[in-house]
Amino acid sequence: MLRLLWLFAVLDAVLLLDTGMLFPRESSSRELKELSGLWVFRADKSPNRNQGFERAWYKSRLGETGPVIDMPVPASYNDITQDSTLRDFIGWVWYEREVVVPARWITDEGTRVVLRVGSAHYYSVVWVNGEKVTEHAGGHLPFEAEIGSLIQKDRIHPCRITIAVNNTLTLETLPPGTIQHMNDPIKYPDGYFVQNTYFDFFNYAGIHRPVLLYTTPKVYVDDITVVTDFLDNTGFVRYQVSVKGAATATLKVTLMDKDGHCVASSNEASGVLKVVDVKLWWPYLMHENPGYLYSMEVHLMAADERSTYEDVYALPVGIRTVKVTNTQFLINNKPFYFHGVNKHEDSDIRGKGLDWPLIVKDFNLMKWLGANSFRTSHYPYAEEILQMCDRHGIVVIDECPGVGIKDIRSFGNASLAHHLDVMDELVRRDKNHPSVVMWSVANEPAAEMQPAALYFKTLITHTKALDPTRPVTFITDSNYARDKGAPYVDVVCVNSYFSWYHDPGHLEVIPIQLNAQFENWYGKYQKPIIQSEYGADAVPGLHSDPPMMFTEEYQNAVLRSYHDIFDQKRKQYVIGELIWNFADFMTAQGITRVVGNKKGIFTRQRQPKAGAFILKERYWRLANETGKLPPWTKYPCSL
Ligand code: GCB
Repeated sequence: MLRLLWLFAVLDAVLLLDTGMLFPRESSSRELKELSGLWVFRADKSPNRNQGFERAWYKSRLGETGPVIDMPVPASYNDITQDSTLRDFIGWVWYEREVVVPARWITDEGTRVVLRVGSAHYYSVVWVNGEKVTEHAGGHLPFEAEIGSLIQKDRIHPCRITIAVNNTLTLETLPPGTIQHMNDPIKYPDGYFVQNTYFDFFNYAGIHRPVLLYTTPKVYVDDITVVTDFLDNTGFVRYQVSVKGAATATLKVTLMDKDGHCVASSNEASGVLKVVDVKLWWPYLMHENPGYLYSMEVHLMAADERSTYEDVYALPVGIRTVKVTNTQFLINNKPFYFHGVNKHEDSDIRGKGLDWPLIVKDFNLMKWLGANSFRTSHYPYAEEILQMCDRHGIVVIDECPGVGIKDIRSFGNASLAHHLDVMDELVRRDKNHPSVVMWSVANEPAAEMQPAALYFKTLITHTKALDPTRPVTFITDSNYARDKGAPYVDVVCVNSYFSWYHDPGHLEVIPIQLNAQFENWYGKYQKPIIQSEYGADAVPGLHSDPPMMFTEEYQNAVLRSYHDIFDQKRKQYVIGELIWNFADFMTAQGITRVVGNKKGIFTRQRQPKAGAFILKERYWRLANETGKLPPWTKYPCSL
């Protein structure tokens, strides 16, 4: 009974968000039209970058306003051409695509047509047939607009979608950045400016995730929230369905197992579904059947004086619990040790654009490595990736784009308000993923600054109120003065680069410094600790023995030395280790980066460096000790 009361209480909190952002799925009542492929593109290279707005480029075909080029969507635009001014462009770029919309979508008055952008960096304005339909601040998260009435106005021509995207970062955006104008005529050309950022990845821009049109009936399932629990063999799925378009509707909610058998059902908009002989959602390498998903099928029926409406939406549901004690991270009440990676959405040519071959390759590599988890450093990843995590049992620390908050002016009210909005959008989007076990609100902010204490207290408290079912963390570096968020988090996540940024070349300092790091943080906060980053750059093929910085041997030595201390502390309160980084990735140009950050254990093209084999051996050994290997993984035969 207490358990059910708890489920009710937390669900109400999750529902603080009032409009849904369900992932668009086809069903018997919903159709989808993907607009991936070639779009028309033009960068606004006018001195003030504002010509597109001044001359209303959205009013006619983009090709009529000036020279245009082909641009793939989804993809970053930066690496698509040979033009360095486009690679390094700052300002507005314009995308356009004409779409033939099925006649029925236009004539059927009971149909809603929605335009959805999976993500665009960073500020977007959208027009349909020359009329503005929405704008959105921030990359990495989806936004939508209902466009049915606009496409009804012009039934003859194809529907013209124009999206203007601006990658300029300010002190109040996430991540923050500044524009610096260089006014010295002896050094810089007239009107010269640069974008300064305080994060270590290339500031890719453009439309990064699929754009699509989808339909729903006029009365539709707007959102679903599930919170799960279990007791002995019984699973509980507390759910809430929110309906839009009508005051009343009849609902039928059915939970199906993997074989398509109904295991529980209800006719209420909210309630608890009881699942006997529940199959829990388990992480990869913790159970022989990881990533078990039920399907919650919501069937809505409604009627008004004109018509009847029927909507069907199927949500994958994994039943599992997450809890944190002061020394452990528990999934389904069993200790879970994160042996995983930090990633980036990053690859040759497409930059941060969603790319299925890359996604599947990365999952294969993570499984090969024996990784059971990753952190979405340093921003929310595509929903398609989280769906893969749900299905494969890869555990996720879901991070918002609060990276590079280094300037005191970025702790003001406007920044905080935006940061809270982004957390709202992130939780709304990802709340139902069983793979997501923790929220990360920021990476290495300059939290020693005085306003940071209140900023992070507000941010973390807000996030916990949004979702009391998941722990919250923020990622700190090894500077203890930056602990302002630590009193409020559930898990302390620390990044450190001993023998790299500190005492470069001195591998011998790692044991003493890493040991002190753990003892200090645990001593002060008595919270479990994840080593959320550690590593060293290795230029593939560069060798030296004894090891020297930037060689594969040095990267190996750093990993081994860290691992020795992890092995001592994981018996106590260290609950995870995430290598920085899974793969090499592109950064801004600078004197510490040789065509990008080389801390990957895989190259950017996903080939292993020597460090990958060290990690593979370790992760499989950890999995053997702490988990349960699926029968098909015959470790250690592949080593
Ligand atoms: C860090 C940052 C990460 C960098 C990494 C590095 O602490 O969180 O974004 O890429 O260090 O390699 O410098």
